[in-house]
Amino acid sequence: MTDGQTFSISRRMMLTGGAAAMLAGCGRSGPRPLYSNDTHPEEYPTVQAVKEMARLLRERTGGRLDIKIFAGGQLGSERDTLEITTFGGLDMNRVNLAPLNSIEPLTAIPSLPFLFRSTEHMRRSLDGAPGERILGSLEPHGLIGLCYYDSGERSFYNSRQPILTPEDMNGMKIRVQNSDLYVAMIKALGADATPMSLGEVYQSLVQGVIDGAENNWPSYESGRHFEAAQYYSLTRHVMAPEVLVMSASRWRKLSEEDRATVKQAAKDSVPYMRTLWDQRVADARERLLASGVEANEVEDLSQFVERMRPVWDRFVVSDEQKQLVREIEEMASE
Ligand code: GTR
Repeated sequence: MTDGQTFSISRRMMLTGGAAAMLAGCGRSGPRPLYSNDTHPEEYPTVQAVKEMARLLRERTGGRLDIKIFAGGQLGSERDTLEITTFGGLDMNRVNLAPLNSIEPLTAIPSLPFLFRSTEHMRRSLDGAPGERILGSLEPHGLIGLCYYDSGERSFYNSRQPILTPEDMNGMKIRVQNSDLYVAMIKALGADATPMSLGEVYQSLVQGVIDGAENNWPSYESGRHFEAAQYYSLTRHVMAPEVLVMSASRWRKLSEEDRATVKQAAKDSVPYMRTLWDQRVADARERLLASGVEANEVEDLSQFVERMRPVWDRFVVSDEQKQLVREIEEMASE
């Protein structure tokens, strides 16, 4: 049993209790809005995208359907709030695919290192049949996949030195998301993987508990990780997207018509998110470089690709997963 699955009843009750207490404080007259969680702060593109979805819902239902967002990780980590969402304690959640890896094996596919060749390839695959299939695979786990949002390219950052080859990472302690796939990727590079939630990373970097982590420019900036880890090395090893999910139990309480409206509003918030995202990446990068971050390109990525290849063999095991990989690879040059 993986870490993600060993979730004790008492912990569930504690979390549900905590979240319920917070959520109870939001009482208002009229129908209750859908409660949605996000680990990022208010102004982050994922939060703004769900706000846009809420606006579309209000507009299209005369205010009957709405969303209240709990931003900034106030309800807990992605993994914990995801558990709450699966058993209906939260209506919606915007998370990365990583915490879903231990719940549904198909979600590991877009998280494979160096799978997507470009942003266009990633968007095409997720907007198309492969993406739809992964969203659909969440339902038996109590979740309805509504849409994907961009998360850009993840690269390594650390407090010691620029990374040019995997050898430069030897013995480094690197924080990863709570996913066995990410742990395996770091080990394959010869570094030590430390899984922890995003909210713990800044302190851990400052205190030297970890030497570095990996993320996109906007998260590197918004978590202030750059203050403690100034070397950002552009390995661009993963392009796993964000995903917006709804609890299946809440979904089942909606009428057919409302389900279609919710799904459509989520889909319609995607282009809005992508525009915000592209701008945010460019702005974050510019601000970080101006503030003294030392970024470097990695001229030869082949060693990283080679070292991480066994991770594919370990996490792509079922025929369904293999088929998904083939389909996504075929979409590389459309
Ligand atoms: C961010 C992502 C978050 C979370 C975070 C992390 O890029 O938007 O959902 O997954 O990375 O590293 O924990």
